[in-house]
Amino acid sequence: MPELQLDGLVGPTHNYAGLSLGNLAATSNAGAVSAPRTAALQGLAKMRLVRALGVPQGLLLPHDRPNLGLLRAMGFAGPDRELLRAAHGEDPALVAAAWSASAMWTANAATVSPAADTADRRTHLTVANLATMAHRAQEWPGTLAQLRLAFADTRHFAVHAPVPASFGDEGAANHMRLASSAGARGVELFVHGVNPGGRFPARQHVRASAAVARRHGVADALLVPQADAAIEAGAFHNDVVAVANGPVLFAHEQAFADRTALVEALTRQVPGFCLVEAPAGEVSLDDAVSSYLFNAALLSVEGGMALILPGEAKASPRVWRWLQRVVQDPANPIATLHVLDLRESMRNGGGPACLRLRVQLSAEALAAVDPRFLLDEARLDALERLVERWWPETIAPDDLGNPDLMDQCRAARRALLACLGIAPAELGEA
Ligand code: SUG
Repeated sequence: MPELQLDGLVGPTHNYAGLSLGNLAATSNAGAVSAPRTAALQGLAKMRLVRALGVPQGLLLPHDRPNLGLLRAMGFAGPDRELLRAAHGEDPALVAAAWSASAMWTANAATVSPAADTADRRTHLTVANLATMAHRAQEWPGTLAQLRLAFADTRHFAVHAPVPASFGDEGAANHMRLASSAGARGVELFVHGVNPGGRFPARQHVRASAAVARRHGVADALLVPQADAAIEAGAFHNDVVAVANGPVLFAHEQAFADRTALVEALTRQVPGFCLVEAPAGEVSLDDAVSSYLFNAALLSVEGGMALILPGEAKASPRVWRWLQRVVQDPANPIATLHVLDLRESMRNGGGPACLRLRVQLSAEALAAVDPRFLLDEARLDALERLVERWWPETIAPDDLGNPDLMDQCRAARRALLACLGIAPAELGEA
């Protein structure tokens, strides 16, 4: 059962605006100068590595940014260039939201339930409403359009619009799946938060999680509360402190509100369940959040499982020491560590796991995915050339009021669509 990885190509407008309260990396880098070209090349290098490991790799596209539709809806008017300048003069934070390249973190694009788990034996995808953060709440229409195009074959796929925005839903970043073997029915974990009176918001509402499980017809769904302490430590999504693959749960000891109940349930329900857990005494929650060691892509590869980690995990001696023990321990299938430089995305709180949406598919369903969203070496080469030619080298906060930069970013995205053979009208764009 191949697992397609759909990475978000980092868009030309990637910048550091500090928009996400509770995301410590993003807020501490607010106002820094970003490097969109480097960011996109780092993301493409990750896609190339995953393909080289024998895992099918595809991409989702950056959205059309800056989103002048958002600014017009907020009452700004006039021709595009003047509108941008005026809006930036009056409300630079709103304009920063309109520029956000946050669609790159496709773990937040949707929640995916593979066919083996669902009542009608189709793969179900519900687009996330991302309602908690203004800059992310604008993503879902663009994501829905892309997923409806990529997964148009209704014999295999059902793509659902988001659940109502009254209940925040952050997609696969708060969803994990454990299964005894490829093809077996899985247990799906829908992790949500509460964090009453805390400094940081819990972004995933339990009702959104329950609604997605219901819509998908998931037979074995568990609603699992996140530990408030994890949210307070900066785990704004559960995938900052846990990731699962096959029968393996790779997590921090303090990720969940009731760890014992969860471990008991998984031991009962998943044959061969394997817990790989970092004890708080060895790796603190703060270590986990600053190193993003659990925001790894945990992949099934030949000979076992591989972890794709950000360089920050290797840079932390405590974390790296613990990881060495994990790969040497024959009790778990994690056999190799791959370390990547994803610094540009990491500085906005997006690690290897944030950058990809996993879609488990039968070989037949994989063949039904629109091939324009799939990658081979030639296409990766072409995308690298395209990014080198069109993506801005840097963006500083004041650049967000510059209409020339807007024109450059729009031209870059048009060139990308042309390179992939996707007409704007297919995405509902003019
Ligand atoms: O939603 N950062 C993203 C990072 C998302 C990471 N995704 C997962 N954990 N799956 C977020 O907080 C920062 C953008 C800014 O501040 O400009 C941002 O949106």
